[in-house]
Amino acid sequence: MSNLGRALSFAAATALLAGLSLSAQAAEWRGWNIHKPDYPNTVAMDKFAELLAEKSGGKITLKMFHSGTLGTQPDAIEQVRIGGLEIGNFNLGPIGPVAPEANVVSLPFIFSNMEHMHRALDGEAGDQISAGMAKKGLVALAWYDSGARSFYNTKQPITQPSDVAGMKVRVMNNDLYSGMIDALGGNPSPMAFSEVYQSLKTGVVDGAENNWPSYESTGHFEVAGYYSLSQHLIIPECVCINASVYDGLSDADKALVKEAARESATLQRQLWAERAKASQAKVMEAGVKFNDIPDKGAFQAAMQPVYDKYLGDNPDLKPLVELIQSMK
Ligand code: BDP
Repeated sequence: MSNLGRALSFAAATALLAGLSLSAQAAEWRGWNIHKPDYPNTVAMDKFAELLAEKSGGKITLKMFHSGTLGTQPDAIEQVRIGGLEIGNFNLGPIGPVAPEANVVSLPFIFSNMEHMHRALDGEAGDQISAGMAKKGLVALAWYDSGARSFYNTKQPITQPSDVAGMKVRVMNNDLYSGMIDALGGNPSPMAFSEVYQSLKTGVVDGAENNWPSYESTGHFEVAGYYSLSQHLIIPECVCINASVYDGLSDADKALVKEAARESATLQRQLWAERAKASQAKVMEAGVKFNDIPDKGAFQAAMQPVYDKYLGDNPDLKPLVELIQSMK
């Protein structure tokens, strides 16, 4: 090799090394979120990005993509699992089909209220759920609130299971939810979140189910004006990171990433509580016909087949179900 050649290959090797060590040090992550700009989760995920940059001295940056612009939730979950994306704010509903432990939170009426859900997640049950998700490539850094989901529809108030009979009801992609609607005698229609408004409007489905903030932020209340307080699902959400990306971090970086996620969760829970009230007030003012269902016993009793199917498919998860039920 000539001197010039040697000098050039030395320069190239140095540049390559510099590039490598830079990429080993600086991480640029991409994050998925389904909600609109002013939604509590959106504000909190932006806060997470800000805290990551701040706490890592700019070494870790996160670019958030909101409003589901990077695709549907099931697709985004897959992307974070395989490393096409690093971060996502996911509802545990669509994670259930991937991680059976996480599916326990999608058993209707498993939680009696938000406090019960928080207690379970903050203890041994939460550890088992996180471990099940990590096995499938998703590390849960923190939990966000998502309230309780209730039925709404274009036809009539729902006060008893037979009111759902014959109704076409949109659900998130998860067989447990389809089973839940089947058990009430309705016709389940799994569908992406972004398609629900149009489907309600054109009569492709008669109803759907969600918490107050999503019922309001999507405008579903404009096209499905009966909201019945069934509160059949209380599903937490995660700030999730790709497991190999997380495992590749130093202990100090792991700690700061978790801390940033948890701080964002504190903010999200505050904003959530405020938004739940504000959204309810807004839709009521818009003329939504609301009814409470003070005695949910008939709905709960109808869910036995959903529990039987879940435990039949996952007999090893019976202790987890019982642990959560014992914490009521
Ligand atoms: C909202 C969740 C969101 C779900 C959506 C749905 O925050 O993650 O995609 O419900 O029903 O409450 O699809």
